[in-house]
Amino acid sequence: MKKLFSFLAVALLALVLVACGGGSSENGESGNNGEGNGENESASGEAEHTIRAGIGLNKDHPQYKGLLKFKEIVEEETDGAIKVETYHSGQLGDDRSMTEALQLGNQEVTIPSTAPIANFVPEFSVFDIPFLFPNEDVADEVLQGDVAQGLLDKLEEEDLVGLAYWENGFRNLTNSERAVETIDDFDGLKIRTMENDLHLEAFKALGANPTPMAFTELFTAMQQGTVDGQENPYATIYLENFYEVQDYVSNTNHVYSPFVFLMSKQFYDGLNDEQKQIVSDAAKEAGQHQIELNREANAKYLEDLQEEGMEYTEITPENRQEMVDAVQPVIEDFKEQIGPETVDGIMQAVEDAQSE
Ligand code: TK8
Repeated sequence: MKKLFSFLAVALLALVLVACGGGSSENGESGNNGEGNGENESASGEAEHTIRAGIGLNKDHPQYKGLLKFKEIVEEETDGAIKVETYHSGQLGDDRSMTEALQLGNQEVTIPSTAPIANFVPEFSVFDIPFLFPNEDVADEVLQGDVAQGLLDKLEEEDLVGLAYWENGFRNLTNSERAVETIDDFDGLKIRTMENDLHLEAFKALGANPTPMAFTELFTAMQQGTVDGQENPYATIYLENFYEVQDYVSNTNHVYSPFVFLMSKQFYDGLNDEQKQIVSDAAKEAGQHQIELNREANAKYLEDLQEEGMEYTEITPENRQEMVDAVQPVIEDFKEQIGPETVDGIMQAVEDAQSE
């Protein structure tokens, strides 16, 4: 009898300990973004759904700050029913592999540039037309217009949901060989491009020797001299420390890259109508926040790049016009592949936005 009593007392004590928070966390599984900084701790309660959101840029980039804003809004608006785990620096893969993971339902959110998306929906290559947007105001106007919004709808055919356009920004050339001032200076430069045929052909037309490559491989490729240069907005060039392996930067402004906030269609279809509205509104609201931060960053970091020792070359309008003329045949060649309706529609939207 005594033994039975002792057993029951020990069992009761163990139950009391577990109920007081010993054992697994009551917040359920909490992912770790590799930073150990608890950013993936859920707000409260047991999550009905978990969003694994991964990007390629690092935690200092406005894109990640925008993702944290999305997390904040969604977890607050759903009172923790939807938990968002955030991953940066390619922890979950590169743009293409993370987009494929969304299609398979192995990840819920990623935010790639439009260029790699063209491998899934060719019409998205319309944003890779060099020198398409003259400034950010025109880009904003066009991306909020019917043609650009219509492209988001096409993503559903690829098991993806495009919830909002965010901003990567105007892309500028860097390299470790020489200052690039005129089109002749591109001659033979081994330039990494995004995995997008139009970018590849455009840099060939400029005289460069381009190589398509995932962003996750880029820093090492520049460090080892596999490529001489790359092109990205100033915020990325600075925040990813490219100045450590690149000596020259030019304001080519040759392409304006949008990001697209992508969600897995499998995941999105599993949400109730209220939750769908919440994640959609959150992607848009966080996108506005990200664009504001991104504009500040892209305006700021050119000076910082020069302070880090990079030599800056200003491209004159005459020299830029030579580059514009050189890529026109490429645009004609790709019009069929992108879709004439999409190309003409975006060109008209740009013209309309400029005339306002
Ligand atoms: C980051 C990329 C990057 C893009 C590139 O995942 O690949 O150069 O500009 O921002 O999407």
